[in-house]
Amino acid sequence: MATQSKISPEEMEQFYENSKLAGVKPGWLGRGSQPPPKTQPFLWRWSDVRPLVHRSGEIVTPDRDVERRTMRLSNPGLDYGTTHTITAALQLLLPGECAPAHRHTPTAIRWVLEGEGVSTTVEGDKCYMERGDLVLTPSWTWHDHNSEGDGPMIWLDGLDVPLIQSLDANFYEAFPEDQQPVTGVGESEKKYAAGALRPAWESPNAPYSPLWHYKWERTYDALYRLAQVDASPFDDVALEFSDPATGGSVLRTLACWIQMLRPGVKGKAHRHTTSKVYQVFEGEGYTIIDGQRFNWTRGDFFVVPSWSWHEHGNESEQEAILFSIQDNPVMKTLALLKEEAYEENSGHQPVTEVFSGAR
Ligand code: GTQ
Ligand code: FE2
Repeated sequence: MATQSKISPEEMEQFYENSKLAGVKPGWLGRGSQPPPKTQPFLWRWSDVRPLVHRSGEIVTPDRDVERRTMRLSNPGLDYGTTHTITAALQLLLPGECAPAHRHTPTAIRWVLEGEGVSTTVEGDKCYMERGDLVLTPSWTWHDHNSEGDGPMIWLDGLDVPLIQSLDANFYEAFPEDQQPVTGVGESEKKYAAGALRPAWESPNAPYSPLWHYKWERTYDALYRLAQVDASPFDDVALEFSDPATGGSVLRTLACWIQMLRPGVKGKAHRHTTSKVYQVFEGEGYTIIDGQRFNWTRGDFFVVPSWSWHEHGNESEQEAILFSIQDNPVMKTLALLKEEAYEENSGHQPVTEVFSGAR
């Protein structure tokens, strides 16, 4: 450190002491020691997590104390969250149960994994959920989950809680009753799911998609059609769920993707300032993250941290389908979205390690 020789060591000491007392810190101390990103690449096996989620049904009920019966995917590098901006959790609802109505500033998405009979009511619109459906509950919209089925249902929740928390903007309100009044059934889907064709007299201007229920049937059809004509060298057949009113991401803070890795596909590596949480909806394959190979199979979850090199592949003979939640709308809005392709070795990283699990 270059210091002024006019100052004696004692005066220096005094200066730092006085600074401390005044509540100021010299900016030249601790330079160059920028903390590294805390989000770690990680994988959760469905075979480990699923029994615990089912067991949670014998431990708590989603009354007003518990509110939601969830098991969060906890990143080992973080105190809270699955990435530094996203928290993902598995939610279980049993036959006849109601997860009571509330609203909050954090935005949420639901990605349905297994079971039947649950509907989520979003601002009065009752959306019946089936495997592969995506349901949005945007910031400050009333939502409650209700089971009319004969068996349990499990879905993946994705929320922007860590981001909202860091902005000191996390607000919550409970609805006075467990269920909000139902004003329609599947209305958002009927009105807006055609996407390219929308009600002529309306120009939706809500700060989120007017469509909040994306049915699996339509999603898979779109994947199947895209696969016939084009694909990305990094992500193979990848679609972003979009807001039909703007063509942009479904929510202000979160984007959702569905992608198909066709048999034999070996995607190239790249990195970007977006962090992602993946769910393996179908099939098996691998993702190499910063040289570490993660082998995944149906139902598993994994995290790709911001600015980590990653590439996906499918060495099997069946198609693999990945769902993901990403924070790129935030990065885009703040002009922080950066992307880089891995140029060496034809775009493929050397594998230095194989991920062996949480244990
Ligand atoms: O279903 O409303 O995983 O409010 C965390 C907070 C789910 C929900 C979560 C929530 C919900
Ligand atoms: Fe909620």
